Amino acid sequence: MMAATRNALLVVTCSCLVFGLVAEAADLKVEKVYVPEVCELKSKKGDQLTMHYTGTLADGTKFDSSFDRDSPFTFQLGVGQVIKGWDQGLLDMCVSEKRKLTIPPELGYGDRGAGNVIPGGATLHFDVELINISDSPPNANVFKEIDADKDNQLSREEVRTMVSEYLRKQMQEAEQSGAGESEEMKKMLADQDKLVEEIFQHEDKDKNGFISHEEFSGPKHDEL
Ligand SMILES: [Ca+2]
Ligand SMILES: [Ca+2]
Repeated sequence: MMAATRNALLVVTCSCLVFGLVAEAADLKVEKVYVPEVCELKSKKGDQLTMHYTGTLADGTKFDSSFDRDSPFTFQLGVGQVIKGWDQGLLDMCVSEKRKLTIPPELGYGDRGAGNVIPGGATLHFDVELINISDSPPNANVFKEIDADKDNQLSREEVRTMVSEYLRKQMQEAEQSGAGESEEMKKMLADQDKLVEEIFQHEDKDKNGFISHEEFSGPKHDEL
């Protein structure tokens, strides 16, 4: 269940945040629960962070936790791989530092929520601990990765391929971790066309059926 939840979160991240829905300014609350005495390296945009976390809703319901999977979560900071509340709330953080984040829906999953675990308009609470910081992975140019035929624009086919590969990989991971219950993933796989259409609605500004390099709001530069 938890792995499926995590996958749901990541897929929502993929469809909405990699493609950068613009969030209105809202109050993100960051409390430092523990800061180590020695801190030589602080997290910055583009770093690869490994975190342990537990996410809860306002009423205390836990919706996801890396502890339940016994494995921390690794992602790249500041590039839209995760919700904005994380991208903004995990900057300047020391290894082994612990924080409490209170994330308004605008910086979380917005009015739509995520899967059937996060209702629309939910404020999210995360207890996080930074386990490790490493350099960014070499390829952060998502545009180039999706643009298979290199014509500098993304067709529906190319975006559909990206979405389906991504979902399949997530499903495989869920199965390997023994989570089994992947109804949400199956639903998303079945709804791939809808995901693609949503991406185009947001990204294809001039509605010509292609997402140009200029229109693309995700990571598209080789440098960070
Ligand atoms: Ca193309
Ligand atoms: Ca276009």
